[in-house]
Amino acid sequence: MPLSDKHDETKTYDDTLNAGPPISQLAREYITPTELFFVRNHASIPHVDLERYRLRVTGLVSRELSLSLDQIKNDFERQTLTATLQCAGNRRKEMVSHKPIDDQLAWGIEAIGTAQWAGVRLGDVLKAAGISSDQAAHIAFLGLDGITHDGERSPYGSSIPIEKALSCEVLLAYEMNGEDLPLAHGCPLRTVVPGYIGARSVKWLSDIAVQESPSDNYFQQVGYKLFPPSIDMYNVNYADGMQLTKLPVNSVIVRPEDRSLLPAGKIAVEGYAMSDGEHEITWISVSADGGETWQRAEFLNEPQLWTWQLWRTEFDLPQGQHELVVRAWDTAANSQPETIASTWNFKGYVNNAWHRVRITLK
Ligand SMILES: Nc1nc2c(c(=O)[nH]1)N[C@H]1C(S)=C(S)[C@@H](COP(=O)(O)O)O[C@H]1N2
Ligand SMILES: [Mo]
Repeated sequence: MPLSDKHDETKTYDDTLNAGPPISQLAREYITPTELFFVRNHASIPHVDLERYRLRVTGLVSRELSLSLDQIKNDFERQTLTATLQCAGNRRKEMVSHKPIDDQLAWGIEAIGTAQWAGVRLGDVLKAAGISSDQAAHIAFLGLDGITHDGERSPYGSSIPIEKALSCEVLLAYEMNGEDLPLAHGCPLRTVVPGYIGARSVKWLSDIAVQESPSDNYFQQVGYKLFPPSIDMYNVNYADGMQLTKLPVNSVIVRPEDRSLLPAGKIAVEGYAMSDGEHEITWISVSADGGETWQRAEFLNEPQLWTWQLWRTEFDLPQGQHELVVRAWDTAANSQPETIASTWNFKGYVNNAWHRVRITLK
């Protein structure tokens, strides 16, 4: 039976796209091919009429702007930047196996990717609008997709502090890996906020507002807030939560995969690490005995502020079960907590506990 015969107009279909690459294809290259770049959407992809598309800049500005795509491309200097995006929910699955988490995607280690972005500096657009008040402290973004909460539909939104917004690395990107931004990644324009949780890199960007306070959007005020492990959905007061910004130091074993069965002998271990966009990864330690003894991994790319650090090392291991563990440090000596228990939170955000992989060698 063709799919269309099953279509029932009385039902609403959830066509929200969320996907990541198979682990076997993850982090094989420094630049992630676009088709292997994870997609995280909270609603269906909006239809954007490129002819009529305008980016509005409003709020505490001297001149409100309404820019067509051509104006954005022609009136501002083109910038390119290689940057990693990582979802705050990356590695949630490990948290879920520690203690259940309701209503959230159980991402493994695949909600991360690195692309070459091209666009204009958010700072240049803000300069063209002119910041009109010293009270200006946050830059808020809205997307063209509509999300329904409690029966009300509102656009996806978020905000970042003005200091970050004015920094050279924050882009309004119209290209990804040398091509027009694909539909799923925010065509025609998105913010790219390197070092911050992916949720702040707003896709299908329609509005920028300069304001005194953070965005009042659901995804700034309820979603993407961090709470200690003692808080759950029954005792939470969302106003108390910490709005997530920078990513904590993280490192992950990508190969071999968890629960692999492999021949004993030389085992290559490889993966990625990532910091907060202000510090490079400086040291990665890997253990093959559950964290008793450690060896330093070698870096596969030059350390960069805004991208992941790919790494590899090798062990010579006998038959039996082995637990591989990785942990990383950055140039500010930030590192990772040892256990999931200390980092678990009821939304399952920013899991950066030591990453463990169990393998059996025969
Ligand atoms: N407009 C809009 N922007 C959005 C989202 C969304 O649902 N709508 N998801 C956010 C989240 S949670 C993440 S992790 C990144 C994912 O970007 P990607 O799909 O290009 O990988 O987009 C962010 N920007
Ligand atoms: Mo995300």
